Amino acid sequence: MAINYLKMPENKVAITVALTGAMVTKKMNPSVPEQPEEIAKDAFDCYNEGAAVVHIHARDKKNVNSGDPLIFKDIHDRIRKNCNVILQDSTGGGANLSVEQRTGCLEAYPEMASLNMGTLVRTVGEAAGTAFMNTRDDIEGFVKRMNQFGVKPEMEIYNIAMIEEVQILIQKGLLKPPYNVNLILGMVYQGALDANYMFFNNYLQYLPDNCYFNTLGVGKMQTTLGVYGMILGGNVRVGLEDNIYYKRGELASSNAQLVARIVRMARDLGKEPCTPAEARELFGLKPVPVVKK
Ligand code: KMH
Ligand code: ZN
Repeated sequence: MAINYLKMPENKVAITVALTGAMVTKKMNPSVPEQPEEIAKDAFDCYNEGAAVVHIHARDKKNVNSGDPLIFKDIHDRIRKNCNVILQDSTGGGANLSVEQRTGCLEAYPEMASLNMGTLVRTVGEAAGTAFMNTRDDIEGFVKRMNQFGVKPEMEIYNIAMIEEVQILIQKGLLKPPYNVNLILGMVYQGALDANYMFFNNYLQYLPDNCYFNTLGVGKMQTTLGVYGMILGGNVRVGLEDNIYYKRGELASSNAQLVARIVRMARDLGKEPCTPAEARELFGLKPVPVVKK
């Protein structure tokens, strides 16, 4: 297998936690943070457990997915009162949001934002049968807007073909190295690849040079795939957005519980979680001033 991607330093791993998402609710797991104060509390707890990056979705007062920059700004400000964790907003938004609304978060100046690298069809939930639209033009529009705001994209990859879209953006000069991708498996309910290690190996084979990867197993494979990714030199994403369980039949009690477990496993592999400052340096983000309490 040809390896071109960037490996993390052997003794380091950057942990991202996806706190809320667009699809999970308190009915599914009462610990899902929905309102800004809940999201900020979880972000701080996860930072204390070793998360370097928080992936943020916003909801309005009725807990409906929102692209309102003011809500994102409120969440950012609340998080920044306590810690300097890297702020990564979602431009995936949710099924109720237009492509334009999904870029609203950029006006709140996150440091990073998700960039979904292709169109998928939802197969479950209220939005089943609808498309999660990310045409090539949409992707280019998103990335240009991110560049205007100085926001680094994390490219969300749901199948091998989407790596080709990464190459296209590189060829067009729209991305600045090092690149960050999130390799997703296990999201068959959104028309994406199943959580199979062979697919994961395929992803790695096609990654471009100068590219860090995050490992994201959606659902029950979150931990095992995360460990596999770490062994191969990658970073890991965990959190209630992608997995509401701690183990079979037992709901996770918090996002922090999921972060704590992957950090324990990282340490067993001889890896320390990156601080936000270390991850900023590796990913080429601007330093953020020290938070004074
Ligand atoms: N739900 C994840 C598999 C986004 O928010 O833009 C991907 C995600 C995308 O988090
Ligand atoms: Zn998300």
